[in-house]
Amino acid sequence: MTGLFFDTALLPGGWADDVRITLTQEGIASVDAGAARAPDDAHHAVGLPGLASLHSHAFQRAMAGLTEARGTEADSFWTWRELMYRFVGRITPDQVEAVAAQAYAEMLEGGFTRVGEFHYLHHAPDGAPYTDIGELSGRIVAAAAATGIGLTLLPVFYAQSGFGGLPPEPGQRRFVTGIDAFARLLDSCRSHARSDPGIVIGVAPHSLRAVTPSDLERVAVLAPDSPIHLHIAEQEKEVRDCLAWCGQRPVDWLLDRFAVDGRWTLIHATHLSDDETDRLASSGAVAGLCPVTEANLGDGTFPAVRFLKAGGTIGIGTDSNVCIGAADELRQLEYSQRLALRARNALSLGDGRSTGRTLFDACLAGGARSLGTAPGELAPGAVGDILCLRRGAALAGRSVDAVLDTWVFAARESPVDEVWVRGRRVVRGGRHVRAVAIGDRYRAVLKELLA
Ligand code: NGQ
Ligand code: ZN
Repeated sequence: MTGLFFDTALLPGGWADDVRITLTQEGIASVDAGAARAPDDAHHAVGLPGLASLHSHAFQRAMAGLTEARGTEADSFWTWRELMYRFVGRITPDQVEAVAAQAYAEMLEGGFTRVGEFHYLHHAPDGAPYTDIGELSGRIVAAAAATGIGLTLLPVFYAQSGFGGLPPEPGQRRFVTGIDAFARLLDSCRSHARSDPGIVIGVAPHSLRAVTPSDLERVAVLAPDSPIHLHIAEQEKEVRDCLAWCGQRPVDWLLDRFAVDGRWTLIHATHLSDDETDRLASSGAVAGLCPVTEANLGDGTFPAVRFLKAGGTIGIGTDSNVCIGAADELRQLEYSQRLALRARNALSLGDGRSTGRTLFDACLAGGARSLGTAPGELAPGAVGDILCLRRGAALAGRSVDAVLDTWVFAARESPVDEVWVRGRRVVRGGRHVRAVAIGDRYRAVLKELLA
Protein backbone atom coordinates (compact mmCIF):
# COMPACT_ATOMS: atom_id res chain seq x y z
CA MET A 1 0.00 0.00 0.00
CA THR A 2 1.35 3.41 -1.03
CA GLY A 3 0.21 6.66 0.55
CA LEU A 4 0.27 9.94 -1.38
CA PHE A 5 -0.50 13.20 0.36
CA PHE A 6 -1.45 16.34 -1.60
CA ASP A 7 -1.79 19.92 -0.39
CA THR A 8 -4.57 20.14 -2.94
CA ALA A 9 -6.05 17.73 -5.47
CA LEU A 10 -8.72 17.72 -8.15
CA LEU A 11 -11.36 15.18 -7.08
CA PRO A 12 -14.55 14.31 -9.00
CA GLY A 13 -16.45 16.91 -6.94
CA GLY A 14 -13.82 19.62 -7.37
CA TRP A 15 -10.69 20.82 -5.60
CA ALA A 16 -10.04 19.62 -2.08
CA ASP A 17 -7.22 20.34 0.37
CA ASP A 18 -5.08 17.94 2.40
CA VAL A 19 -5.95 14.93 0.32
CA ARG A 20 -4.61 11.52 1.22
CA ILE A 21 -4.77 8.82 -1.45
CA THR A 22 -3.83 5.22 -0.86
CA LEU A 23 -2.91 2.98 -3.77
CA THR A 24 -2.44 -0.73 -4.35
CA GLN A 25 -1.59 -2.64 -7.53
CA GLU A 26 -5.36 -2.78 -8.11
CA GLY A 27 -5.72 1.00 -8.13
CA ILE A 28 -6.96 3.64 -5.73
CA ALA A 29 -8.02 2.15 -2.40
CA SER A 30 -9.07 5.35 -0.63
CA VAL A 31 -9.30 9.11 -1.07
CA ASP A 32 -9.73 11.34 1.97
CA ALA A 33 -9.89 15.12 1.94
CA GLY A 34 -9.03 17.14 5.02
CA ALA A 35 -6.85 14.24 6.07
CA ALA A 36 -3.69 14.10 8.14
CA ARG A 37 -0.46 13.03 6.49
CA ALA A 38 0.78 9.59 7.58
CA PRO A 39 4.51 9.37 8.35
CA ASP A 40 5.34 7.29 5.25
CA ASP A 41 3.22 9.31 2.80
CA ALA A 42 4.99 11.00 -0.09
CA HIS A 43 4.13 14.69 -0.05
CA HIS A 44 3.16 16.58 -3.22
CA ALA A 45 1.77 20.01 -3.93
CA VAL A 46 -0.97 19.15 -6.43
CA GLY A 47 -2.72 15.95 -7.49
CA LEU A 48 -4.53 15.55 -10.81
CA PRO A 49 -5.89 12.61 -12.74
CA GLY A 50 -3.81 11.64 -15.80
CA LEU A 51 -5.04 12.46 -19.29
CA ALA A 52 -5.29 10.31 -22.40
CA SER A 53 -3.47 10.96 -25.63
CA LEU A 54 -6.22 9.43 -27.69
CA HIS A 55 -4.38 9.48 -31.02
CA SER A 56 -0.75 8.63 -31.65
CA HIS A 57 1.43 7.34 -34.46
CA ALA A 58 4.37 6.57 -32.18
CA PHE A 59 6.96 5.89 -34.90
CA GLN A 60 6.60 9.46 -36.21
CA ARG A 61 8.39 10.70 -33.08
CA ALA A 62 11.65 9.76 -34.81
CA MET A 63 11.10 12.27 -37.63
CA ALA A 64 9.97 15.17 -35.42
CA GLY A 65 11.82 18.32 -36.44
CA LEU A 66 13.13 16.82 -39.67
CA THR A 67 10.39 18.10 -41.96
CA GLU A 68 10.57 21.79 -41.15
CA ALA A 69 12.36 22.97 -44.29
CA ARG A 70 10.29 23.78 -47.32
CA GLY A 71 11.05 21.19 -49.97
CA THR A 72 8.83 22.54 -52.72
CA GLU A 73 6.98 25.76 -53.43
CA ALA A 74 3.77 24.13 -52.26
CA ASP A 75 4.85 22.42 -49.08
CA SER A 76 1.78 20.88 -47.49
CA PHE A 77 0.33 18.01 -45.52
CA TRP A 78 0.65 15.91 -48.67
CA THR A 79 4.35 16.62 -49.21
CA TRP A 80 4.95 15.96 -45.49
CA ARG A 81 3.19 12.63 -46.00
CA GLU A 82 5.64 11.73 -48.77
CA LEU A 83 8.54 12.29 -46.35
CA MET A 84 6.73 10.30 -43.67
CA TYR A 85 6.22 7.41 -46.11
CA ARG A 86 9.96 7.39 -46.83
CA PHE A 87 10.54 6.93 -43.12
CA VAL A 88 7.92 4.19 -43.03
CA GLY A 89 9.73 2.42 -45.87
CA ARG A 90 12.72 1.43 -43.79
CA ILE A 91 11.86 1.23 -40.10
CA THR A 92 12.34 -2.27 -38.60
CA PRO A 93 10.36 -3.92 -35.79
CA ASP A 94 13.16 -3.32 -33.27
CA GLN A 95 13.29 0.32 -34.29
CA VAL A 96 9.51 0.72 -34.04
CA GLU A 97 9.64 -0.63 -30.51
CA ALA A 98 12.49 1.67 -29.47
CA VAL A 99 10.90 4.78 -30.95
CA ALA A 100 7.51 3.96 -29.46
CA ALA A 101 9.08 3.47 -26.02
CA GLN A 102 10.71 6.90 -26.26
CA ALA A 103 7.44 8.50 -27.36
CA TYR A 104 5.50 6.83 -24.55
CA ALA A 105 8.08 7.79 -21.92
CA GLU A 106 7.75 11.39 -23.09
CA MET A 107 3.95 11.14 -22.99
CA LEU A 108 4.09 10.01 -19.37
CA GLU A 109 6.46 12.87 -18.53
CA GLY A 110 4.03 15.19 -20.30
CA GLY A 111 0.98 14.20 -18.26
CA PHE A 112 -0.55 11.42 -20.35
CA THR A 113 -1.23 8.12 -18.63
CA ARG A 114 -2.89 6.26 -21.53
CA VAL A 115 -2.30 6.30 -25.25
CA GLY A 116 -4.55 5.38 -28.15
CA GLU A 117 -2.10 3.98 -30.68
CA PHE A 118 -3.61 4.24 -34.16
CA HIS A 119 -1.34 1.61 -35.53
CA TYR A 120 -1.11 1.06 -39.27
CA LEU A 121 2.40 -0.26 -39.82
CA HIS A 122 1.75 -3.95 -40.21
CA HIS A 123 4.00 -5.52 -42.84
CA ALA A 124 7.66 -5.75 -43.77
CA PRO A 125 9.11 -2.96 -45.95
CA ASP A 126 8.37 -4.94 -49.13
CA GLY A 127 4.72 -5.34 -48.08
CA ALA A 128 5.02 -9.04 -47.15
CA PRO A 129 3.26 -9.98 -43.91
CA TYR A 130 5.48 -11.00 -41.02
CA THR A 131 5.07 -14.60 -39.84
CA ASP A 132 2.92 -13.15 -37.09
CA ILE A 133 0.78 -10.57 -38.87
CA GLY A 134 0.64 -8.71 -35.56
CA GLU A 135 4.44 -8.58 -35.19
CA LEU A 136 4.54 -4.78 -35.15
CA SER A 137 1.42 -4.52 -33.00
CA GLY A 138 3.27 -6.73 -30.52
CA ARG A 139 6.12 -4.22 -30.57
CA ILE A 140 3.67 -1.48 -29.59
CA VAL A 141 2.43 -3.65 -26.73
CA ALA A 142 6.04 -4.23 -25.65
CA ALA A 143 6.88 -0.52 -25.79
CA ALA A 144 3.83 0.35 -23.70
CA ALA A 145 4.76 -2.34 -21.19
CA ALA A 146 8.35 -1.07 -20.98
CA THR A 147 7.12 2.40 -20.06
CA GLY A 148 4.02 1.52 -18.04
CA ILE A 149 1.66 3.71 -20.07
CA GLY A 150 -1.92 2.44 -20.42
CA LEU A 151 -2.60 1.24 -23.96
CA THR A 152 -5.63 1.25 -26.20
CA LEU A 153 -4.36 -0.43 -29.35
CA LEU A 154 -6.23 0.52 -32.49
CA PRO A 155 -5.08 -1.69 -35.36
CA VAL A 156 -5.75 0.10 -38.62
CA PHE A 157 -7.56 -1.24 -41.63
CA TYR A 158 -6.22 0.32 -44.85
CA ALA A 159 -7.24 -0.61 -48.40
CA GLN A 160 -7.03 2.17 -50.97
CA SER A 161 -5.17 5.38 -51.77
CA GLY A 162 -8.27 7.51 -52.35
CA PHE A 163 -12.05 7.67 -52.56
CA GLY A 164 -13.68 5.33 -55.03
CA GLY A 165 -11.30 2.38 -54.81
CA LEU A 166 -8.04 3.93 -56.02
CA PRO A 167 -5.35 1.25 -55.65
CA PRO A 168 -2.86 1.71 -52.81
CA GLU A 169 0.41 3.48 -53.59
CA PRO A 170 3.76 1.72 -53.14
CA GLY A 171 4.40 3.87 -50.05
CA GLN A 172 1.29 2.35 -48.44
CA ARG A 173 2.17 -1.31 -48.88
CA ARG A 174 3.12 -1.82 -45.24
CA PHE A 175 -0.45 -0.83 -44.24
CA VAL A 176 -2.74 -2.77 -46.54
CA THR A 177 -4.69 -5.89 -45.57
CA GLY A 178 -7.83 -7.55 -46.85
CA ILE A 179 -10.66 -8.07 -44.38
CA ASP A 180 -9.66 -11.67 -43.60
CA ALA A 181 -6.09 -10.69 -42.91
CA PHE A 182 -7.35 -7.82 -40.78
CA ALA A 183 -9.44 -10.26 -38.72
CA ARG A 184 -6.27 -12.33 -38.17
CA LEU A 185 -4.40 -9.17 -37.22
CA LEU A 186 -7.08 -8.36 -34.67
CA ASP A 187 -6.75 -11.86 -33.21
CA SER A 188 -3.01 -11.43 -33.00
CA CYS A 189 -3.45 -8.08 -31.23
CA ARG A 190 -5.78 -9.75 -28.75
CA SER A 191 -3.27 -12.45 -28.01
CA HIS A 192 -0.41 -9.95 -27.58
CA ALA A 193 -2.70 -8.04 -25.22
CA ARG A 194 -3.17 -11.07 -22.98
CA SER A 195 -0.02 -10.00 -21.17
CA ASP A 196 -1.90 -7.07 -19.64
CA PRO A 197 -5.59 -6.96 -18.70
CA GLY A 198 -5.47 -3.15 -18.84
CA ILE A 199 -5.00 -3.12 -22.62
CA VAL A 200 -8.08 -2.24 -24.64
CA ILE A 201 -8.24 -3.32 -28.28
CA GLY A 202 -10.31 -1.27 -30.71
CA VAL A 203 -10.40 -0.92 -34.48
CA ALA A 204 -9.41 1.89 -36.80
CA PRO A 205 -10.60 2.06 -40.36
CA HIS A 206 -7.96 4.62 -41.41
CA SER A 207 -10.16 7.22 -43.14
CA LEU A 208 -12.96 7.44 -45.67
CA ARG A 209 -10.17 7.97 -48.21
CA ALA A 210 -8.50 4.68 -47.36
CA VAL A 211 -11.47 2.37 -46.79
CA THR A 212 -14.45 1.42 -48.96
CA PRO A 213 -17.97 1.77 -47.52
CA SER A 214 -18.49 -1.99 -47.41
CA ASP A 215 -15.13 -2.54 -45.69
CA LEU A 216 -16.04 0.12 -43.14
CA GLU A 217 -19.16 -1.86 -42.29
CA ARG A 218 -17.18 -5.07 -42.01
CA VAL A 219 -14.54 -3.52 -39.77
CA ALA A 220 -17.20 -1.99 -37.52
CA VAL A 221 -18.84 -5.38 -36.89
CA LEU A 222 -15.56 -7.23 -36.33
CA ALA A 223 -15.30 -5.61 -32.91
CA PRO A 224 -18.83 -4.45 -32.15
CA ASP A 225 -18.29 -3.32 -28.55
CA SER A 226 -14.87 -1.76 -28.93
CA PRO A 227 -13.69 1.76 -29.62
CA ILE A 228 -13.70 2.63 -33.32
CA HIS A 229 -11.52 5.49 -34.53
CA LEU A 230 -11.03 7.03 -37.96
CA HIS A 231 -9.46 10.11 -39.53
CA ILE A 232 -12.32 12.12 -40.98
CA ALA A 233 -11.87 15.62 -42.40
CA GLU A 234 -8.37 16.91 -41.79
CA GLN A 235 -7.54 18.53 -45.08
CA GLU A 236 -9.67 20.67 -47.39
CA LYS A 237 -8.60 18.49 -50.31
CA GLU A 238 -10.00 15.50 -48.45
CA VAL A 239 -13.39 17.23 -48.15
CA ARG A 240 -13.30 18.23 -51.84
CA ASP A 241 -12.40 14.69 -52.91
CA CYS A 242 -15.22 13.30 -50.79
CA LEU A 243 -17.71 15.75 -52.32
CA ALA A 244 -16.51 14.79 -55.80
CA TRP A 245 -16.89 11.10 -54.96
CA CYS A 246 -20.33 11.08 -53.34
CA GLY A 247 -21.73 14.61 -53.27
CA GLN A 248 -21.47 14.80 -49.48
CA ARG A 249 -18.95 16.06 -46.97
CA PRO A 250 -17.18 13.35 -44.92
CA VAL A 251 -18.96 13.82 -41.60
CA ASP A 252 -22.39 14.10 -43.23
CA TRP A 253 -21.68 10.96 -45.23
CA LEU A 254 -20.63 9.02 -42.15
CA LEU A 255 -23.50 10.19 -39.91
CA ASP A 256 -26.05 9.35 -42.61
CA ARG A 257 -24.87 5.75 -42.92
CA PHE A 258 -23.50 4.59 -39.58
CA ALA A 259 -24.92 4.53 -36.07
CA VAL A 260 -22.22 6.89 -34.83
CA ASP A 261 -22.32 7.12 -31.03
CA GLY A 262 -20.02 7.26 -28.01
CA ARG A 263 -18.11 4.25 -29.29
CA TRP A 264 -16.76 6.35 -32.15
CA THR A 265 -13.89 8.82 -32.24
CA LEU A 266 -13.51 11.06 -35.26
CA ILE A 267 -9.90 12.19 -35.53
CA HIS A 268 -9.22 15.58 -37.11
CA ALA A 269 -12.85 16.59 -37.61
CA THR A 270 -11.20 19.83 -38.66
CA HIS A 271 -13.38 20.89 -41.57
CA LEU A 272 -17.04 20.89 -40.57
CA SER A 273 -20.05 22.78 -41.81
CA ASP A 274 -22.17 24.29 -39.03
CA ASP A 275 -24.69 21.55 -39.54
CA GLU A 276 -22.05 18.82 -39.36
CA THR A 277 -20.69 20.42 -36.18
CA ASP A 278 -24.09 20.23 -34.49
CA ARG A 279 -24.85 16.75 -35.76
CA LEU A 280 -21.49 15.41 -34.62
CA ALA A 281 -21.94 17.06 -31.21
CA SER A 282 -25.30 15.38 -30.64
CA SER A 283 -24.07 11.98 -31.83
CA GLY A 284 -22.05 11.48 -28.64
CA ALA A 285 -18.94 10.62 -30.67
CA VAL A 286 -15.65 12.06 -29.50
CA ALA A 287 -13.96 14.66 -31.67
CA GLY A 288 -10.33 13.59 -31.37
CA LEU A 289 -8.34 16.80 -31.65
CA CYS A 290 -4.57 16.90 -32.11
CA PRO A 291 -3.99 20.64 -31.96
CA VAL A 292 -0.19 20.66 -32.07
CA THR A 293 0.01 18.30 -35.04
CA GLU A 294 -2.90 20.01 -36.79
CA ALA A 295 -1.04 23.30 -36.50
CA ASN A 296 2.23 21.71 -37.58
CA LEU A 297 0.65 20.16 -40.66
CA GLY A 298 -1.33 23.27 -41.56
CA ASP A 299 -4.64 21.45 -41.38
CA GLY A 300 -7.02 24.19 -40.31
CA THR A 301 -9.05 25.16 -37.24
CA PHE A 302 -11.65 22.94 -35.62
CA PRO A 303 -14.83 24.88 -34.70
CA ALA A 304 -14.41 24.09 -31.02
CA VAL A 305 -16.58 26.87 -29.61
CA ARG A 306 -19.65 25.88 -31.61
CA PHE A 307 -18.98 22.18 -30.98
CA LEU A 308 -18.74 22.56 -27.20
CA LYS A 309 -21.77 24.85 -27.04
CA ALA A 310 -23.70 22.17 -28.90
CA GLY A 311 -22.75 19.69 -26.17
CA GLY A 312 -20.00 17.92 -28.11
CA THR A 313 -17.37 15.66 -26.54
CA ILE A 314 -13.68 16.33 -27.18
CA GLY A 315 -10.38 14.68 -26.35
CA ILE A 316 -6.76 15.38 -27.26
CA GLY A 317 -4.10 13.36 -29.02
CA THR A 318 -0.45 13.87 -29.83
CA ASP A 319 -0.76 12.31 -33.31
CA SER A 320 2.62 12.86 -35.04
CA ASN A 321 4.28 13.35 -31.65
CA VAL A 322 6.20 16.32 -33.00
CA CYS A 323 6.17 17.91 -29.52
CA ILE A 324 4.65 15.83 -26.75
CA GLY A 325 2.76 17.32 -23.79
CA ALA A 326 -0.76 17.55 -22.44
CA ALA A 327 -0.46 21.24 -21.59
CA ASP A 328 0.87 21.96 -25.08
CA GLU A 329 -2.17 20.37 -26.69
CA LEU A 330 -4.65 22.20 -24.46
CA ARG A 331 -2.87 25.53 -24.97
CA GLN A 332 -2.73 25.13 -28.74
CA LEU A 333 -6.41 24.20 -28.82
CA GLU A 334 -7.42 27.37 -26.98
CA TYR A 335 -4.97 29.56 -28.90
CA SER A 336 -6.26 28.28 -32.24
CA GLN A 337 -9.69 29.56 -31.25
CA ARG A 338 -8.39 32.88 -29.88
CA LEU A 339 -6.54 33.58 -33.12
CA ALA A 340 -9.47 32.61 -35.29
CA LEU A 341 -12.09 34.47 -33.24
CA ARG A 342 -9.89 37.34 -32.00
CA ALA A 343 -11.19 36.75 -28.53
CA ARG A 344 -9.86 35.55 -25.20
CA ASN A 345 -10.94 32.57 -23.13
CA ALA A 346 -12.82 31.22 -26.10
CA LEU A 347 -13.39 27.76 -24.65
CA SER A 348 -14.35 28.65 -21.09
CA LEU A 349 -17.81 29.19 -22.60
CA GLY A 350 -18.68 32.19 -20.49
CA ASP A 351 -19.79 30.31 -17.42
CA GLY A 352 -17.13 31.92 -15.27
CA ARG A 353 -15.04 28.76 -15.24
CA SER A 354 -11.39 28.88 -16.07
CA THR A 355 -10.35 27.87 -19.55
CA GLY A 356 -7.71 25.45 -18.32
CA ARG A 357 -10.18 23.68 -16.05
CA THR A 358 -12.87 23.51 -18.73
CA LEU A 359 -10.47 21.96 -21.22
CA PHE A 360 -8.91 19.62 -18.67
CA ASP A 361 -12.29 18.27 -17.53
CA ALA A 362 -13.59 17.92 -21.08
CA CYS A 363 -10.51 16.07 -22.32
CA LEU A 364 -10.29 13.87 -19.23
CA ALA A 365 -13.83 12.58 -19.80
CA GLY A 366 -13.66 12.52 -23.59
CA GLY A 367 -10.29 10.76 -23.63
CA ALA A 368 -11.55 7.99 -21.36
CA ARG A 369 -14.69 7.48 -23.43
CA SER A 370 -12.68 7.43 -26.64
CA LEU A 371 -10.20 4.85 -25.36
CA GLY A 372 -12.80 2.56 -23.82
CA THR A 373 -11.91 3.05 -20.17
CA ALA A 374 -13.62 4.31 -17.04
CA PRO A 375 -13.25 8.03 -16.33
CA GLY A 376 -9.79 8.66 -14.92
CA GLU A 377 -10.79 10.15 -11.61
CA LEU A 378 -9.12 10.42 -8.25
CA ALA A 379 -11.72 8.27 -6.54
CA PRO A 380 -11.74 4.89 -4.79
CA GLY A 381 -11.94 2.06 -7.30
CA ALA A 382 -10.33 4.09 -10.11
CA VAL A 383 -7.23 2.64 -11.71
CA GLY A 384 -4.87 5.11 -10.09
CA ASP A 385 -3.54 7.22 -12.97
CA ILE A 386 -2.21 10.21 -11.07
CA LEU A 387 -0.14 13.30 -11.86
CA CYS A 388 1.74 14.91 -9.01
CA LEU A 389 2.74 18.52 -9.72
CA ARG A 390 5.46 20.37 -7.90
CA ARG A 391 4.81 23.94 -6.92
CA GLY A 392 8.11 25.45 -8.08
CA ALA A 393 8.20 29.03 -9.27
CA ALA A 394 5.58 28.48 -11.95
CA LEU A 395 2.77 27.54 -9.61
CA ALA A 396 3.73 29.92 -6.81
CA GLY A 397 0.68 31.44 -5.21
CA ARG A 398 -1.71 29.54 -7.46
CA SER A 399 -4.66 27.68 -6.08
CA VAL A 400 -7.65 25.76 -7.47
CA ASP A 401 -8.32 26.34 -11.18
CA ALA A 402 -5.48 28.85 -11.50
CA VAL A 403 -3.15 25.85 -11.06
CA LEU A 404 -4.48 24.38 -14.29
CA ASP A 405 -4.51 27.70 -16.11
CA THR A 406 -0.91 28.32 -15.12
CA TRP A 407 0.24 24.84 -16.12
CA VAL A 408 -1.51 25.10 -19.49
CA PHE A 409 -0.67 28.69 -20.40
CA ALA A 410 2.25 29.88 -18.36
CA ALA A 411 4.70 27.18 -17.28
CA ARG A 412 7.88 27.10 -19.31
CA GLU A 413 9.19 24.24 -17.20
CA SER A 414 6.73 21.39 -16.76
CA PRO A 415 5.51 21.13 -13.17
CA VAL A 416 4.83 17.39 -13.62
CA ASP A 417 6.97 15.82 -10.92
CA GLU A 418 5.69 12.26 -10.49
CA VAL A 419 3.31 10.16 -12.52
CA TRP A 420 1.61 7.02 -11.27
CA VAL A 421 -0.13 4.59 -13.59
CA ARG A 422 -2.23 1.83 -12.13
CA GLY A 423 -0.54 2.16 -8.80
CA ARG A 424 3.04 2.19 -10.16
CA ARG A 425 5.34 5.17 -10.18
CA VAL A 426 6.63 5.65 -13.73
CA VAL A 427 7.89 9.24 -13.59
CA ARG A 428 10.01 10.63 -10.78
CA GLY A 429 11.53 14.10 -10.61
CA GLY A 430 9.94 14.84 -13.99
CA ARG A 431 11.79 12.02 -15.76
CA HIS A 432 10.58 8.58 -16.69
CA VAL A 433 12.07 6.05 -14.30
CA ARG A 434 13.67 4.21 -17.26
CA ALA A 435 14.45 7.37 -19.26
CA VAL A 436 18.18 6.64 -19.48
CA ALA A 437 17.87 3.11 -20.89
CA ILE A 438 14.98 4.05 -23.18
CA GLY A 439 16.82 7.18 -24.37
CA ASP A 440 20.07 5.28 -25.02
CA ARG A 441 18.26 2.76 -27.16
CA TYR A 442 16.37 5.52 -28.97
CA ARG A 443 19.58 7.38 -29.77
CA ALA A 444 21.17 4.24 -31.16
CA VAL A 445 18.14 3.60 -33.33
CA LEU A 446 18.14 7.14 -34.67
CA LYS A 447 21.74 6.73 -35.70
CA GLU A 448 20.71 3.68 -37.73
CA LEU A 449 17.62 5.33 -39.18
CA LEU A 450 19.39 8.49 -40.25
CA ALA A 451 22.59 6.82 -41.47
C1 NGQ B 1 -1.24 9.16 -40.60
N1 NGQ B 1 -1.45 11.54 -40.26
O1 NGQ B 1 -1.97 8.17 -40.76
O2 NGQ B 1 -0.16 9.13 -40.02
C2 NGQ B 1 -1.72 10.46 -41.16
C3 NGQ B 1 -1.07 10.70 -42.48
C4 NGQ B 1 -2.89 10.05 -44.05
C5 NGQ B 1 -2.33 12.53 -40.23
N2 NGQ B 1 -3.40 12.44 -40.92
C6 NGQ B 1 -1.53 9.75 -43.53
N3 NGQ B 1 -2.07 13.60 -39.48
O3 NGQ B 1 -3.69 10.67 -43.41
O4 NGQ B 1 -3.14 9.62 -45.16
ZN1 ZN C 1 -3.47 10.22 -37.36
